[in-house]
Amino acid sequence: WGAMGHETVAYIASNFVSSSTQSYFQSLLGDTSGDYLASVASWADSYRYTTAGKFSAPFHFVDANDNPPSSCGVDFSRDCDAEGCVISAIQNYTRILLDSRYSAANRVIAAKMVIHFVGDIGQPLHCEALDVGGNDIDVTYDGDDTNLHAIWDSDIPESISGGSSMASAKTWASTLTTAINSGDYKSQASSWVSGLSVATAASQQATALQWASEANAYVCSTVLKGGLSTVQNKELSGAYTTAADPVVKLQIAKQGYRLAKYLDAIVAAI
Ligand code: DCM
Ligand code: DCM
Ligand code: DCM
Ligand code: ZN
Ligand code: ZN
Repeated sequence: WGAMGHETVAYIASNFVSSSTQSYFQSLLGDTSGDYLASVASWADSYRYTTAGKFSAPFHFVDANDNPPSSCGVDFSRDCDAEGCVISAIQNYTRILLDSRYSAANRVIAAKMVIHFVGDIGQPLHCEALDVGGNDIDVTYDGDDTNLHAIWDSDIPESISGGSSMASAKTWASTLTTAINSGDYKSQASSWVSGLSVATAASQQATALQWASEANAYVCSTVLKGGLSTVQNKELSGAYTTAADPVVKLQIAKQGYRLAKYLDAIVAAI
């Protein structure tokens, strides 16, 4: 996701974390405002373009080597190689937050990474290898030349929220929070966090793999539903965006709610 999507995930999480989780992360991040998660949610995207942070670029995605739209699936041993992926990154930075031997500086970085990657893992094209996660699929959006990955990261989310600002993120998060508490998502929210566990390295990996597999399934059902030829060099701001809209809303809402419960599980285990 672009910055606005990450901020929305973070604001939703702030609306659902326990008071002890809020206190823990406000103290760790040195920010007692209501923006304490949203303000750091995009840090990992600037860090990865620095020389020092280049190693973390593969942590934003997992290149599922499946065959959409006929066959989708994430296989950890096939798709997550030695340089790491979003699944192993969530696991590794969770381990750091849970290990009291790490310095506060280390856990600040780990917190910012977890907050960001729990967002990215819900973007279907961050869980797909085809054409570099859609980056090499040229499309137009409102007449502008762009690519399929970028419209899922930013254009479609911004068409829903109404903008790219932090204020747009906060308003959209409030709408999705209401949907979780009393609207469209009320009956399913508990299923989003069933099986969520930080207890062991294996359960951390299984939790992240479940999230990645779910996002990846939307590559077959929605993102590339009609095959490559139906999106390549096409204008996607119309009917395509209408079809993508419920998936983008669901994936942002879900990852925000999951981030809250995941941070709660970490704080409960520290
Ligand atoms: N991005 C950035 N710095 C750059 C190039 C791109 O911060 N030099 C941003 C643009 C997108 C975001 O990265 O908003 C996409 O990253 P991800 O989907 O991993 O969050
Ligand atoms: N450290 C580490 N690996 C850990 C925990 C902590 O590398 N699993 C950091 C914190 C210490 C240093 O490395 O400053 C050495 O820790 P230790 O030898 O206790 O693992
Ligand atoms: N990306 C991806 N899968 C890849 C490579 C990149 O999902 N195999 C994502 C990360 C950014 C966007 O695509 O969100 C652009 O990446 P870059 O800035 O590395 O071109
Ligand atoms: Zn992206
Ligand atoms: Zn990212």
